[in-house]
Amino acid sequence: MKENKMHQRFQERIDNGEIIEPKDWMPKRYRRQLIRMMSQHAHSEIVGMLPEGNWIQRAPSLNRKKVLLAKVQDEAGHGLYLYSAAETLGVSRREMVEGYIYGNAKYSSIFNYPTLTFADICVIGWLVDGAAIVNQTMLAKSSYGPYARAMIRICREESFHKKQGYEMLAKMASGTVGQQRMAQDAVNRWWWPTLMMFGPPDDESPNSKELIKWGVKTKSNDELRQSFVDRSVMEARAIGVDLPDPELKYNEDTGHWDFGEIPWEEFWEVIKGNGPMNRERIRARRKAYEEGEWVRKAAAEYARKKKLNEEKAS
Ligand code: BYC
Repeated sequence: MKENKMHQRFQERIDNGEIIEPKDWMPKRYRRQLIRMMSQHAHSEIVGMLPEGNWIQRAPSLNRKKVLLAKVQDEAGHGLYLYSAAETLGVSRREMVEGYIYGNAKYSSIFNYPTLTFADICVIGWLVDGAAIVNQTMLAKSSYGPYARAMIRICREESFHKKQGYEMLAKMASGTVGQQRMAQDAVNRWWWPTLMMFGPPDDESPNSKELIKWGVKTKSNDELRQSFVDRSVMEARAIGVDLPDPELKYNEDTGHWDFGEIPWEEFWEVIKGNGPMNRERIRARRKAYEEGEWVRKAAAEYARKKKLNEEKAS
């Protein structure tokens, strides 16, 4: 079949809601876009372990430590599902990992902010995981089978993460005056960066049009952001914290909450590598990757010998 016929057939499959599987024909650019997005997503899960991992030893009780430890382990698992799903597109894990450790591949802007108090851990659960759920519930309907399936499992775990963060913040927000201040301060610092997680406004998002045409994304950055704002307003009220935006106002005509201007200059600086923690995050990941080289070599050697022995025995 001629190349343009194949493109047409592919688009028909997408428009009919068919799921694309690894061995199916796909345009080169569809494959490249998925590799970019899925690998960025995987890196985000792994880098996302750093701000929270920082608090495991300082969590205020044994129970809080256990829960946080389990959450951080889940993020490692999410990174692994996503790397495996991206490998089905013919890219190696080494190539992906080295793409952000030594190259320019991106990971979520949100993980370039510091976690200053334990309230930040509560707010990451509530807002950051909450935003991730909104985005990932949409991606669970993505046209690429392995990505969509990974999202279904990840969303279930993220839902637990969000609930534990919200529950901890609710407790803190109804605690002593000092605890209430700590909770509010964390909300104030994380609110705007969380809204940036959804990506630039639609008219400045070069990838959205193509990703929507191919059914990788089914909603735009602004649509998802709005849906997150709408649900967060109610959740904030229920636990007595304020969202730091004087322009938040319910719009009777649209049925949504209008919100103020997001500081986009800050977002672009962060994704260029100039956020408060970018350098430290990359330094930490590079160190772990280089110090872990012997483990990867040992595992590969073990697998080689095991395969050899199995071949001899058969
Ligand atoms: N941060 O054309 P656009 C988690 C880049 S982890 C950094 O709109 P697209 C968790 C974008 O890549 C969850 N970069 O892009 C883990 C593009 O640059 P390139 C992480 C961003 O792809 C641990 C340029 O800006 N979730 O939940 O249509 C603990 C133009 O953007 C960001 C995902 O990764 C950003 N925020 O849409 C706790 C979701 N936004 O690549 C929690 C998967 C934009 O052309 N990804 N850029 O150089 C997506 O859904 C989409 O890729 C995005 C961006 C919505 C992020």
